[in-house]
Amino acid sequence: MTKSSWSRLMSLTVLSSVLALAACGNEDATEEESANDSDATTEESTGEGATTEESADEGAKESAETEPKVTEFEPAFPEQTRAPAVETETELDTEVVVEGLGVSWGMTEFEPNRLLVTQRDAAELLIVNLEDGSVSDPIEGTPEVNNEDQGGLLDVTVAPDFEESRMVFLTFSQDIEGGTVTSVGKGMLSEDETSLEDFEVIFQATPAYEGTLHYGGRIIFDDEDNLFLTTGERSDVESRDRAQELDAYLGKVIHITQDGEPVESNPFVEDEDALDGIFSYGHRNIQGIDYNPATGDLWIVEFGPQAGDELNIIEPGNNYGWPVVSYGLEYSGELVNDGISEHEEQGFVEPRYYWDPTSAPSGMAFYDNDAIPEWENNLFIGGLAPNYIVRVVIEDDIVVGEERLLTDKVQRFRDILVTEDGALIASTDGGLIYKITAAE
Ligand SMILES: [Ca+2]
Repeated sequence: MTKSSWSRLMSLTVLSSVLALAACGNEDATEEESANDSDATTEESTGEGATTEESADEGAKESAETEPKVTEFEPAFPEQTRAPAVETETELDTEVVVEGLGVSWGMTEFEPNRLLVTQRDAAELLIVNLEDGSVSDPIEGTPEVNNEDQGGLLDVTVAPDFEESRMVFLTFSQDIEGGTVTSVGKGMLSEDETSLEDFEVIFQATPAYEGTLHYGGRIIFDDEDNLFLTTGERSDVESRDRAQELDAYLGKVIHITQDGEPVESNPFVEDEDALDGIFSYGHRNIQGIDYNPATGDLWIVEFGPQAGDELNIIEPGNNYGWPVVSYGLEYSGELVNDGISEHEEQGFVEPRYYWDPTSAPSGMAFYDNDAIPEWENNLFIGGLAPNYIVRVVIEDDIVVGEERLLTDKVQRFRDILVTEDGALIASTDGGLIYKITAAE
């Protein structure tokens, strides 16, 4: 795609937002996500392409965000929000590889150009072939889930030694005594790829809670073959304080072995009052996690309330502040707690970046490839409402640029994956899987 056509696309953003609202008859849109949908309706946008050429003349660079802020909070440092707009110069091909699926919440490339893909609501695990667009029958042996609201079959990854072990790891929302939990389980993919054998639950992010929101649910392997799991604080005012409490796995990043045991080096194993699996805390609802290939650091994106979605670098023992501090507001427009945004002054870790208004961030992936050289080490995040893929340019842990991709598609982007070939893959709640590559 040429530069001028990108500009034209950008000028369609306003229309897209309006259409997005109109198209949002999505029955399972949760309170949270529909609340964010209404953020996307803001009357006018500048409708500008916000190209770098245009802004260069004006001194201060325009931000990728053209909608007004919804809060009165000021960033702790200038680059913490509303980064300057950048524009991909490479001409791109955007192709729908598969359509007609449900909400593909999680994806992993387990063999070249072959993906394991979860279907959240149907609780199915499928194999998608990116080369011919074929989709397998559901794989047998997946767990029972609670699929109300934000629950269902969530993320999927495979063991680092998958070629030998055939081990597949799934996250899902599970009914147990007292309510629901975010759970992790594993099973062995049969040689004929039709079933997960001996599936067993290895970890439950207790305590159970009577609710169907904010499960978190992303998993990723570290370089010692242990797992990081993200959770949420279950949304309600009465459960959210659990994000600050070390006797609960709600609102945490959790670090466990492939058997679900706490990793021995975890920060709170010496603390008798704390759960040993906790790695970091004070999170709201973490929907994306990946390693930054430029630094090796672990980054997450967490869904804020009305504004205040955060990018954080995860380090052991850190407290990221929710719900004591936030750059967002309650969906009602009320302040969160005492309405304090400053993290560091209150003894918490400042987000590396936040969105105001919301970007409704879901799955994310760093572009650890050189197929599109200008994208190398950039971060791509699915936006649920507004409906776009966010491209984030990071230098020395500072966000120096932001771009919104596929704004004209009017899709809720759920998960993002970068293939070994360097294709950017994005799933949508409308049942599509997109493949974005450099034009030939
Ligand atoms: Ca925070």
